[in-house]
Amino acid sequence: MKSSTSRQSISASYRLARAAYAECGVDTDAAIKRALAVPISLHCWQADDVRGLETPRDGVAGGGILSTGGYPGRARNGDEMRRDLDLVLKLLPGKQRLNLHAFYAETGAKSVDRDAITPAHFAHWVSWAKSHRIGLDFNPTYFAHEMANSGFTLSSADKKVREFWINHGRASRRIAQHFSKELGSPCVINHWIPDGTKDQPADRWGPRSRLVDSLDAVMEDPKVSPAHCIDAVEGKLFGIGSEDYVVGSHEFYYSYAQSRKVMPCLDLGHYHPTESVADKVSALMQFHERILLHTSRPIRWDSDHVVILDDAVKALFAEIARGGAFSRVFVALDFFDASINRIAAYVVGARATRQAILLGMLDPSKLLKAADAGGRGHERLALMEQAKAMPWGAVWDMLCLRAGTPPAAAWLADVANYEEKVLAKRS
Ligand code: RNT
Ligand code: ZN
Repeated sequence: MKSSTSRQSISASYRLARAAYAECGVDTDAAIKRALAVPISLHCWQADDVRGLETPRDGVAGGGILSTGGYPGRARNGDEMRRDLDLVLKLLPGKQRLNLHAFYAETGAKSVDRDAITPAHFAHWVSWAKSHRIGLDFNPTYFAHEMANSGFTLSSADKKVREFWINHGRASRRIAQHFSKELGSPCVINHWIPDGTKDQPADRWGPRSRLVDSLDAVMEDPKVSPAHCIDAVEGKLFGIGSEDYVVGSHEFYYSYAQSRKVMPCLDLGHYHPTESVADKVSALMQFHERILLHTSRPIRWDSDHVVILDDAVKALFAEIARGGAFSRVFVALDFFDASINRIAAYVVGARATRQAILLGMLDPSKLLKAADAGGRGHERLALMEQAKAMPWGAVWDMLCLRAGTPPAAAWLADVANYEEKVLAKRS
């Protein structure tokens, strides 16, 4: 181990950092504890470039999401995915969950269509989650299927298509409830559909009105309880192939979520690049009890790059901390990059997300708010700038040590070793 990452040197740096933060009224020990306790739901789909485990289909539309790059080592089946995720979990401090998509069903030799999947098809995932003592979240997969090729699923004008996807949504909610019961932890299920058109449609009304009815049909299931299955709906501004018109736009889903008492899901990549997602939190949470967040990184468009500790992510969690809203927020990752080592992609993105959470917990909110309330805007601005220079890296390293995970970038050695022993052997 390098001397900078030895326990002794981290402890020494941490002592200084703790004292510096105490001067701003921030308790770093409490911040570490709280930051470790926030669950982050790891998306399973970085491991295999969002391909899913179904028998490969030819000529199906991908729903406008696309993982680019040809770095070796893509997981090719459920066992390889779980093995990769074993390592990822080892390298991440704090509480995690796993977020599955429906097309990661394992149906053996039999092919089972999306409207017919059952909890049994996720038995391997459930026992894996049990072995790690983590919860599972879920997503119906309303894309990458012949029935989505028209560009419409739940909002399709074709009743047969709608019914197929309604049945898929219903089957997915039963699976979510099963996860919750098996694992003793409510399952967040996020509904995202690719529906929309490349160019101006003559009818923007019909698909939206059908989407309301279809979502209602998916959600109205007396067998599924909201105590087990926590629904979210995710809007976006545009997608590839839905540049002009997205049926499930933000306005649509915020209103749907509010009227049906489900959660809106805010994905950091789903807005105009100059919009602040952080700013939306305090507006939406006046009316929504809970929200789901997808951390992602858009480069020029909704490109789903690996999350880094950028301003958007920091501002988002600072807002949640300042609003005391961590107990009302679910955090999930949503990115996919096939051009770099996929284990490292997970570790970088998940660690950056937790670093932003930690920074939120370390925010000198009391001082900032006092300066604001006292009309001393200059002081608030100066303190906000000063907060950027605080020794938070030492607090992060201590967080890693307390969680029993490698500090700083020391985890890269494990990734290199795994690449050589396991990933390099995959074709
Ligand atoms: C797509 C949405 C959605 C997906 C995943 C795979 O734009 O962000 O969350 O990325 O469901
Ligand atoms: Zn998303």
